Amino acid sequence: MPVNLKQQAGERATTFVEDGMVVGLGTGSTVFYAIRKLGELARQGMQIKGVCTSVQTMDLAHEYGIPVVEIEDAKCIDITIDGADEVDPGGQGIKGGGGALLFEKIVAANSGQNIWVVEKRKLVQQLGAFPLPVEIIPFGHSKLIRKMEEWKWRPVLREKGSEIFTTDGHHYIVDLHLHSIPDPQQLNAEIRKIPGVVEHGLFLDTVNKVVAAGPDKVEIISFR
Ligand code: A5P
Repeated sequence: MPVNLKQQAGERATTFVEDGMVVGLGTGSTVFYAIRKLGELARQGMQIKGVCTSVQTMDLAHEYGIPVVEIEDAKCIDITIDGADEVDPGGQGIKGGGGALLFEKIVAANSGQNIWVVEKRKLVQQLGAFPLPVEIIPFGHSKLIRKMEEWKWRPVLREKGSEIFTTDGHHYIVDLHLHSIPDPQQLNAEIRKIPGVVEHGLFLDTVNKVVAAGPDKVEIISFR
């Protein structure tokens, strides 16, 4: 049977979760395995509570029996496990391929520790081959997209079927096909200045540990 790298990364990350912790639950196909495993641990008696980053994750938490607490009611979030789309050697990352970047960033910013679970192929020398998601408000979106086209950011409004994709926060997502991001900090500053932008998928100085699963081993890479 082929090795399931997402499963290996996701399940390994749960070894950092301790009894009594409030756990931020990310979104996506890799963190799915962490959520499923945490459900198993909860059923075995581990006292944990989950703070969810999306409706999809909330449904999974309920399905696997993880008690959920609203972010507003959580005194703290001890640790968050989430996926990522790209991670560079300094631990800077792109997230949001699944469209949950806004809630993911808020949960990450309020977490004592952030752990990302990825397949090793997502470790890159430079960010940007993966399209950078930018969450925007619907009002004036076509004007904003036209500006991004003028700046040669190659924006593509995300769709789902024949409809515009809408996030859990009722916003749109524009994916920027930049191909490379030589200076993520500068791009972060530039995107932040644009009226109508809610958030973007550059997660800078965020992650503490990356659990990267390759065909030969699972590696834990520590940052900050
Ligand atoms: C969700 O919006 C994203 O940030 C995901 O965490 C990211 O896209 C990784 O997802 P997968 O684990 O499904 O590749």
